[in-house]
Amino acid sequence: MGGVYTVNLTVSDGSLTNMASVEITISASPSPSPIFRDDFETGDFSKWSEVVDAGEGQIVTNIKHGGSFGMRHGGQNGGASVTAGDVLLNVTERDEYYALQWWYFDPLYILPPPGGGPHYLRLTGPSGSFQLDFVIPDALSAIKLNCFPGNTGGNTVQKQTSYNPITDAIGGGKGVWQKWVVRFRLNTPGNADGLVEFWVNDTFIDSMTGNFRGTSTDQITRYLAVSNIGGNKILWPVNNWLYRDDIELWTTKPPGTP
Ligand SMILES: [Ca+2]
Repeated sequence: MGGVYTVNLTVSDGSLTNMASVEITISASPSPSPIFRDDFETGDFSKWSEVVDAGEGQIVTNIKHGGSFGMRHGGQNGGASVTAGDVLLNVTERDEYYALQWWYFDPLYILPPPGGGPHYLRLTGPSGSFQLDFVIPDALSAIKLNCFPGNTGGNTVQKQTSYNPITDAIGGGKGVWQKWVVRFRLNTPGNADGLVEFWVNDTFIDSMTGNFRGTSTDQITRYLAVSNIGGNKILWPVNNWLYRDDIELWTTKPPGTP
């Protein structure tokens, strides 16, 4: 704890004793804090730069991790041209971010059709440069890390993790809140030392390395909370809800993450 303290010093050589007092000032370390946080307690999306798709993306009161409000995504039904409610945050250009959020699959949630896996988040550069996605594959229902560099960058990098958000013992399941943290660090240009790390409920799940850049000057400029559930497949049920709350963006590892 910070403050001003007096320290008494005694030096003894067996015959003489010298005493002195010194005053020292100790500065408290500032508590780490996210650069962005939305618990949706404003009751709207006003903290975000843009609501990309209004659609079925709504503020809700029936399911929330904390407070009175949370966010809901709907499914994308191609037949009805329903959008799922994506929100976008423009962020300070950096090579690295940690994204934290609480995430909830509706008890009636069903696995998506081929090509229709929901996305957890996207961290991207300028349009067409690169994109990091978390995808829940169709039949496997385990999280896959995907990074799609742009046309001039490296190859698509993918890693199939073992974490199944519906059944995993670490904290998966429908109708329960799951805390997900992802670290995304761009590689140094020309090298495959980019890094993705993924934690669930403060347990490390997996990591992925690679060349994630589209161009050597790319930086992370946008953070999107997206879903893509259903992938605009015909007759996909719109009311296949996903919920989020307590979204945070950090430049350092969030406290509690090992
Ligand atoms: Ca809330």
